[in-house]
Amino acid sequence: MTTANKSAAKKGSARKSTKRFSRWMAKAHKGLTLIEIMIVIAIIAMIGGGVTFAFQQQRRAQKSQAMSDARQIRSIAQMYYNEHREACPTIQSLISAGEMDTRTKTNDPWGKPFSVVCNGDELDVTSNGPDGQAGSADDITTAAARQGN
Ligand SMILES: [Ca+2]
Repeated sequence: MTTANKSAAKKGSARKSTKRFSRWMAKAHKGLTLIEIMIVIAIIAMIGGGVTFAFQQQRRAQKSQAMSDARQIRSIAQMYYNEHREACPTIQSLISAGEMDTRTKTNDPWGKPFSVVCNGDELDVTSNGPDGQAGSADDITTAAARQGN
């Protein structure tokens, strides 16, 4: 083989590899395939579902905790009210009278204080619920549980 032939063969090989490289580059820059996009969407949906589930579980646990704390306060307040029969007790008056210690939670899980409501001989403890507004659907009260018994 002459030098000119060798050079031509080299050029041909170089052209082939350049073509192969440019084809590979074109494929790489084409973007994502439909399956890749679907996998990404599925992963995002799974993460979103997990976050939503965790949020609902936390909310349910907070409501359960609020009801448990409200029942504990109601029990203390009812005993105090039955003994003293004065004005409707408040959280502050129960603390002042030494009926509630510092371990009793006086605030609901959303940071707002519970309130005591007297209805004749019975009294109930209420929380304004997650929205912090009194009289809305998410309010938590011991009245429903008491009337159910
Ligand atoms: Ca509310």
